[in-house]
Amino acid sequence: MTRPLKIGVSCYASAGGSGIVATELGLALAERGHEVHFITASVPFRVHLGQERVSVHTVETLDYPLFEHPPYTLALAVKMHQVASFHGLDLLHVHYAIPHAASAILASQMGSRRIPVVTTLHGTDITLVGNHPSYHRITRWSIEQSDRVTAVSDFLASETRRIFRTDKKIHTIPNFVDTARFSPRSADGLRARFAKNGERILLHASNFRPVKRALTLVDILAAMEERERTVLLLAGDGPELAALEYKARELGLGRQVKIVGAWERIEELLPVADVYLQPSEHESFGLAALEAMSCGVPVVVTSRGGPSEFIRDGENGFLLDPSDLGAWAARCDALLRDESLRRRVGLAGRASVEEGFPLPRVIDRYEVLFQNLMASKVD
Ligand code: GMT
Repeated sequence: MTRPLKIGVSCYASAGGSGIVATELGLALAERGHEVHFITASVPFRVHLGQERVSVHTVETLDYPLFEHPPYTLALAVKMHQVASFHGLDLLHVHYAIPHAASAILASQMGSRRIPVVTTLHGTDITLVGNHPSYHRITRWSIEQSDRVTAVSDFLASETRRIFRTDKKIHTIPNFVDTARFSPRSADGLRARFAKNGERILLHASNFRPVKRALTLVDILAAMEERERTVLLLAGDGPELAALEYKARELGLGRQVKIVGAWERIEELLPVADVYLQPSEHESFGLAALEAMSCGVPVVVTSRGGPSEFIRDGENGFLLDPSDLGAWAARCDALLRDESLRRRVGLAGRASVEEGFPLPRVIDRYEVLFQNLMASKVD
């Protein structure tokens, strides 16, 4: 590290891939001696107040009767500006373009000193929300105005250039995992709780939004020959979970589908799985799958989007088109019947995470990006 920086970080503070990346990155940077100021709607869920060099500034909005929706984007910009000037921030790092990047650009222009902005794109901020006519133009503007832009995969970087017709330089910095925390471990006690009759366990963890296609997990289970000897564990919470539970009951699979809620320490749950499934419509990266691989669990993941940047099909995991449900069922049957295949793929998955995506290596890349920005301040 050349010199410690003062960094303002904005993200969605509740559970979600972009919030996890932002928080873990901020905490790791603070460990390395930087001063990190989270500027968020609430305390990010993995931040424990009192950590050295970490502070949280929550954004207050005024709920005035004229407002149909309190303008959070403006209140965030003002808070960013205040924190930047009161604490002498060197830069603002915002995760998930909407609305954080636009607020940061406004904050950056509000003061007498222009503060540099780094925007990290995570996925649906580009592929779904940013693409919407109501947000397209401002997302493009925010990206172009940012001093540095990163994306979590080459796929997302190229989608961003295509969707926003921009040739802005976008640095790919992938997701990462703390491989000591997410590690293969015996989970026999927990396993017995979920699979009382020795069933095999399929696991899926997400926010159950439509892009995750979680309802198809029930179709996959229904199409499996091994379904009677299989339990499907669902971790997390979100809008499609109730429909999924209903569908499972309708198909006579209510006994096998177990909803375990939002586990704060998901690294303790992941090792119970024989196979981890992520049949999303697309994933810009697929952090949950990377975490499962780090725990030595074989993964079957959507082939659409960024997962092919860390999964080599048949070697350290499996990639399938999310619409080919028969192929998902057959792949699950094959894996659940073959312990040596699960072991081989699980070990290869763990090795590839250790090699390519350990937390310190990826934090280094953000640190280099920040230091280069400080040295040049121009793109
Ligand atoms: O996957 C989600 O729905 C959450 C979303 C988020 O922004 O919180 O995740 C996105 O960012 C993650 C972290 O960079 C990526 O690993 C996920 O692939 C990405 N989700 C999608 O692209 C659907």
